[in-house]
Amino acid sequence: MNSTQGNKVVLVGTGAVGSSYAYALMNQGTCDELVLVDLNQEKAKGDVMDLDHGLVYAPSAMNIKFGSYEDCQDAAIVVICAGAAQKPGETRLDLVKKNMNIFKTIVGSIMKSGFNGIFLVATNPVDILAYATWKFSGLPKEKVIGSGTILDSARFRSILGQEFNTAPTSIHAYIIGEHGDSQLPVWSSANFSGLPIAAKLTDARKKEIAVQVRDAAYQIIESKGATYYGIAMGLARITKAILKNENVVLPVGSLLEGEYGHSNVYIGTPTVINRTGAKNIVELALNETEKEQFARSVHTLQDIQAPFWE
Ligand code: 6V0
Repeated sequence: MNSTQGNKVVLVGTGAVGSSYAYALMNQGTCDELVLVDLNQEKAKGDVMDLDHGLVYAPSAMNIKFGSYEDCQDAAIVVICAGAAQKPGETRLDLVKKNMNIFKTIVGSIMKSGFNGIFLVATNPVDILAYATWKFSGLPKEKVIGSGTILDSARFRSILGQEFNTAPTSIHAYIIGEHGDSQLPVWSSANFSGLPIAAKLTDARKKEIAVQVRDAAYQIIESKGATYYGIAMGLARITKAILKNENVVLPVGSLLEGEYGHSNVYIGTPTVINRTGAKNIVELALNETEKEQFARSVHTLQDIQAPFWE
């Protein structure tokens, strides 16, 4: 079986995010085979046992096992949640050097297995590391997806849902740009039932909401040390979109090649996701303010990653 037929998922990094993702996959019956890999082998082995016991009550059978990078050879998707986590007071970008080195080793080992599937990257700073994964792997850009602003967009929709007492699933709104401080809400196209949301809120309220979304991670980290359930569900959603060949539009980290007038950067933007991976970017019609904010976000990321690729 090759990577375009099966639905084997290899998870690298079974920390808080990785194990929550594995739990989400099991609950949703998303794949038939899940392999857990971690530097801390005991942790991964413990997770396999724990998940196995949960399988008794799961919606469908699944083969969950402990493994190594060699297991990536026939995987459809390799999800990377490995690396150092964001500490209180530390920005995501502080993590860049630490995790870049970890990724060089991890992606190199995965490619050595003969892997030809789709990479899904969640480790922070995710936009920089998705780009690094694309570079280190040599795979076409469609086969490398960052989690981008999938979580930020969920936070945005959740807050707007509460604001209008409407289910967040009925709110159509995106956060684009860096998964980090330079991200932006796209108010110009945010709507529910086609009704524009921007006109219903004052500028002050819009600003408050944008800050609330942007700083949600810091708030959660202050409260409980890390964020993991939200991103785990986002990763499970992307995984399902790939394996079921959904052609659904999700805000993920994709490589820009001229879209929005920018290139050579992985950044959060709505993207069509199917079995081939990131099929194509859906370029939103941004207003002038949004274009400026997006350009700033692109340049923030390009400035950070430039020294690594000179
Ligand atoms: P964690 O709980 O510390 O787990 C990290 C795991 O990675 C641990 O089990 C480590 O043993 C393992 N690990 C470290 N180095 C290696 C290596 N070289 N090879 C294999 N495994 C290794 O961190 P947590 O799960 O909380 O976070 C993981 C990453 O996700 C961090 O970079 C977070 O910042 C990031 N997040 C990304 C989000 C997003 O929206 N993309 C959201 C939340 C967290």
